[in-house]
Amino acid sequence: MKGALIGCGFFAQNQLNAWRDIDGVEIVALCDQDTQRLSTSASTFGIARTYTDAREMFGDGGFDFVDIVTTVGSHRALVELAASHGVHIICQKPFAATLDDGQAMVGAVRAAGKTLMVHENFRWQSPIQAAMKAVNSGAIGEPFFCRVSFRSGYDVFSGQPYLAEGERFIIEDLGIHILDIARAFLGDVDHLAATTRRINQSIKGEDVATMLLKHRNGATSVVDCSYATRRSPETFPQTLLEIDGHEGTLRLDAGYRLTLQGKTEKIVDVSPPLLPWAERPWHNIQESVRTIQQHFVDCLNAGTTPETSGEDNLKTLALVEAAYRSAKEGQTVKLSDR
Ligand code: NAD
Ligand code: 89Y
Repeated sequence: MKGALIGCGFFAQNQLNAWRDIDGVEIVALCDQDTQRLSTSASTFGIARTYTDAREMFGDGGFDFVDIVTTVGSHRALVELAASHGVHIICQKPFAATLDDGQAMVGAVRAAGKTLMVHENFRWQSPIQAAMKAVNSGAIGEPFFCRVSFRSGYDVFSGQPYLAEGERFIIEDLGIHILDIARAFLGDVDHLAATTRRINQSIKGEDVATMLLKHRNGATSVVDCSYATRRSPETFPQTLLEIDGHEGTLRLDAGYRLTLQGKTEKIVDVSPPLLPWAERPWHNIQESVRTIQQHFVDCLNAGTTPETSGEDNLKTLALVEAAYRSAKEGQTVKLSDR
């Protein structure tokens, strides 16, 4: 299977490493408007075909899928371009700047008859997968409450300076993953209420968000995110969980410690492996990149729909929109039945 990648910036290095790890896949072309980033990635990963213009790359063709690793502003144009050239697509989060854009993008790829997956990787982290497996096995009975928490003081702005510049920050960038994890555990959401704050005055958007979700199955979740939390030890980039079920509780605590309390108590170390090209503390995210990309390839080979498909991701995107609206209007927002 041959792929092309657009956007050779900060995060794409992880994706290029992960593609190199996956059997049967070769990245044959790279595109970036920044010639320095383009040539550095091409030489690091030994990729001969390079382009500064995505249209030219699609025109030359010769690949089955494209991996879009640019920031959100360019996603719609690039996804529609890829669909018009009939290739499968994996696109980074946030998938779209608005829900309307997201719907148009999903429609364009559906009309082309191709697969579209969003690189929504947090639910694919091995500690989260371990917790999901335990809940799905019935270890705590039916969950009725879930807290999904990400609180950190880690400096994300040095690697990703654009995060300090947007009107929106933590919900759109990070909360989107944490909301997706709540969906993965408890399913679709009926209504949501949110508050936001900006603590760090040198950035433009909100860096604290607290969200209360009522799920359609009757369960409640609290999704809380902060990049203004000074804690020791620093837990970036761990997502912590607390799930109550009718027959027990599950906790994923700092240090990747999974505790299951049912009729008996079990404590398991679910630390993610450190891949050869990974580095702490990012290794948790980096491993999930390889896992999600392997899932994409497996789905293409089997002709099945990826778990975090474009269509599925519209529901996570709807939660992001609802959270901003709720915080702005000071009201609970009902999700549509779509
Ligand atoms: P970045 O700015 O470092 O890199 C983006 C690159 O895309 C730049 O080099 C830019 O020149 C290039 N680019 C932009 N528009 C282009 C176009 N039309 N054609 C060709 N090249 C173009 O950004 P980043 O930090 O690597 O983030 C990329 C995406 O990855 C973002 O959407 C971000 O939210 C996401 N991200 C995801 C995770 C995760 O865990 N899933 C982590 C970090 C970043
Ligand atoms: O961009 C973000 C993401 O998706 O995961 C962590 C991050 O890099 C900073 O918040």
